[in-house]
Amino acid sequence: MIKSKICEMLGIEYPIFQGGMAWVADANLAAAVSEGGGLGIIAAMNAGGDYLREQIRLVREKTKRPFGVNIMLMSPHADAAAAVAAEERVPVVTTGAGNPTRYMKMWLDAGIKVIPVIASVSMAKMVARAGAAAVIAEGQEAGGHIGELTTMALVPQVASAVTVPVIAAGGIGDGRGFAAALILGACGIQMGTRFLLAKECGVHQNYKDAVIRATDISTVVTGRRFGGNTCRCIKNAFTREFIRTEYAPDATPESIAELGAGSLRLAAIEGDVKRGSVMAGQIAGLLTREQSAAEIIREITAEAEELLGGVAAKWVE
Ligand code: TUI
Repeated sequence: MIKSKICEMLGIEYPIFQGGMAWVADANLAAAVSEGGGLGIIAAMNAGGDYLREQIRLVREKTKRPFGVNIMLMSPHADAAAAVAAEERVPVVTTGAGNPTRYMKMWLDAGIKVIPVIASVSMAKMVARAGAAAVIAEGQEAGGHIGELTTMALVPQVASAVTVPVIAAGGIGDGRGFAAALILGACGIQMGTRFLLAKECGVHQNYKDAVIRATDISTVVTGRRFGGNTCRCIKNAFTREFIRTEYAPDATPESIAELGAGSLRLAAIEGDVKRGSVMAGQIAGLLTREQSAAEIIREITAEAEELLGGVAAKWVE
C-alpha cells in the first residue's frame, strides 16, 4: 500500500487524484474515483454556479468519501463557481489555467483545502505563501491547457522549492509513471487521460476510442504561436485547421481567440472527434482498454509497489 502525507491530509486511501477535465469530470466519475480510494474531482469548467451546485449535491449522494472541485480560472464564470465551492464547503478545491490567489482567502475561511495546478516554480511558491495545502505540478505531457515545462523537469524543481506536498501530473498513465513521480519528489499523482477510459466516465464512446487508437505521436499542441492558451489534443481535422489558421501570416492573438470555442463539447458530448477538440495527454498511446476507476487505481498502485520494492518504505506506512 502506497500511503503518503497527502492521504493523511485529505483522508483518502491512495494518493491518486483524477484530473478535473471539462465536459468529462462530472459527479459520476468523481464519485467512482473517490469510492475507489482516490480523490475524485468535479470540473466546474465553463458552466455557471447552478451546474456546479447540482454536481456537488450529486457526488455527496453517491459517496461519503472526500472529493474535490476544479475551478478553471479562464472560465467567464470562475467567480460564481468559486463562490459556490466556498458556500458548499467542499473538502478540496483544485484550480487550473491561472493564478488562484484572489479566491484563496474565501476558500481557506470556508475550511477548504486548496490545491492549485501550477506549471512553474514561481507560481508554486506564490500559492504556497497564500496558504495552498499542496500543489499539483503539471508538465506539458498533459492533455488540455498546458505550460512550458515537462513533468520530469518541473516536479523535482517544485519539490525542492516548496515545503507543501507536491502531486505530479502530466504523462502519468501506469505504475511506472506513478513510481517515477514518487522518486522525483512527489507524494502523489493526478491522472486525466487514464481516467477518460474509466467505465464510469461518461465521455462519448468516440472520444474513448480515439484515445485507445492514439499512438505516442498522436497529440499536438495548438495555440503555441501566441501563447496564453496552449492546448494539447489528439491530431485531427480540428487541430490541422487551428494550426493552419494560427500560423497564417495575417493571424493575430485576437483573430484566433475564439477558434476553439465549443470544440471540446463537440468532441466530448457530440462525439465528433474529427471537427471537435479531443484533449488528451501524451500517454494516450499506452492506454488500450476501459476499466473501472477502482481497477485503475488498484492496478497502478500494485505496479508501482512492485517497482519500488524496498524504496517504497519511504512512502509506505
Ligand atoms: O487547466 C488545465 N487544463 C485544461 S483547462 C481546459 S478548459 C479549456 N477549454 C478550452 C480551451 C482552453 C481550456 C482544458 N484543459 N490544466 C491545469 C493547468 N494549469 N495546466 C497549466 C496550468 C497553469 C498555467 C499557468 C496554471 C497556472 C499558470 O499560471 C500562469 C499565470 O501566471 O497566471
